[in-house]
Amino acid sequence: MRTTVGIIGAGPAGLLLARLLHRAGIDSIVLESRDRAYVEQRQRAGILEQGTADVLRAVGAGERMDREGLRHDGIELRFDGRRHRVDFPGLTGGRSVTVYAQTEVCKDLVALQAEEGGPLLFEAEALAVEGAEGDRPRVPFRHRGVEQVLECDYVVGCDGFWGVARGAFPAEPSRVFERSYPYAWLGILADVAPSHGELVYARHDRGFALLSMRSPTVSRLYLQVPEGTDAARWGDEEIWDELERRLETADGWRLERGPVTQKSVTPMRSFVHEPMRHGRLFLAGDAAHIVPPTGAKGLNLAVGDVVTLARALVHRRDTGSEELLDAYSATCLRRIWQAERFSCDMTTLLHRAPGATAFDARLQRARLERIASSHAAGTDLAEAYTGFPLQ
Ligand code: RFL
Ligand code: PHB
Repeated sequence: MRTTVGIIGAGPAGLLLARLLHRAGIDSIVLESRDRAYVEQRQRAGILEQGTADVLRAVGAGERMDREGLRHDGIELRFDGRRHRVDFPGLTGGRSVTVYAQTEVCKDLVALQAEEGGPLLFEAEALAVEGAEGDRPRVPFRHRGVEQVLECDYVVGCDGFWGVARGAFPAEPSRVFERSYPYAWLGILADVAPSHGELVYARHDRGFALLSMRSPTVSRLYLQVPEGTDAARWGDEEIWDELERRLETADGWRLERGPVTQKSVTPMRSFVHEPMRHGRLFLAGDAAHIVPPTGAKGLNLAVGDVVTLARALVHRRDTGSEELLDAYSATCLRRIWQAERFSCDMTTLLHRAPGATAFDARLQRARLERIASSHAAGTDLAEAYTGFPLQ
């Protein structure tokens, strides 16, 4: 098998890259180790930055998003029983975000790919990336039990944090920067209308809680839990009781309960692999970087990477110049580190670390009060949350 761009992974990064290249007339083949149902149902992100929504529209994948997605003009911060709304358009000169689940983004992109894109092979596991330093990188893969080889001009590892592509980078000059957090998120999906019209991020002495949503009838909620927690050990009523405690306000707001349809635990980490290119192999999305979900940045960063890469590949084809491919890693990393900073700040602002002192709690409150009372501090949060523009 041969193609111009071999893409490993059909998460948002790989699917969108295939779509961008197809629109530009560059052929690609996508290898995805899991089956289609798994890729379309994996519960993950829910918030699209304005720039992400614009990109999806521009590639013809915005129709259902515009119909079913929910435009959100702010979030609420809760602390000490108080509520503070961060008004995005007011603070950023008109920017907002869209609530539209990653599952739906993936379904839309898979459907487009099937209709008019290049090959997307499910249950095709890339085993390695070979010859990235040379002209003809190769990806040996196993498709439904049969081993084959994909030969390409370029290989892009969009295979997430646990993929194989990063392993093909040499130890020198690769560098990894990381931090793990001593807590995790227990997430539930529930068949009940969201109890608030916008996302609620709550800081509480018992730990962080987040109220989010998937649609006007489906809620998505998260609780900070100790790392290593087994989701099955939390009963549904116990989860609702804890959410109620942490989201409580002094003004009588109520949390509506409903049947819990899914439950899972997500670890929290910050991770960046530099550089994101080795010869003809490129990394994009979670394969190169992870952020804790508190800033809602992971999916949006993946989109930024592949937009930058597609532009560089088109430039190479049209002009013969490698200039943008050479700049790919540095261009992406500037935006990535801003998202790393913001995600880490939001995480430490709102979570209670084991062993945190009363002093730490007071500092968190002071930071929250600063955001609530200073236009500059509110703007800083709103700009980062709605997204830094793509270069
Ligand atoms: P993905 O989605 O992990 O896709 C990688 C794909 O590669 C496949 N794969 C392979 N295929 C072939 N051969 C191999 N050897 C392979 N190894 C792996 C995998 O099966 C998979 O299909 O990475 P991608 O495309 O970079 O996308 C990244 C996003 O999925 C991720 O950053 C976000 O989900 C993070 N995230 C959030 N991001 C946001 O922007 N906004 C949010 O609100 C948000 N909330 C979240 C999140 C992530 C969460 N979890 C579960 C980690 C909330 C949670 C709880
Ligand atoms: C979600 O809806 O899954 C979600 C929303 C905001 C976050 C993280 C996750 O910060």
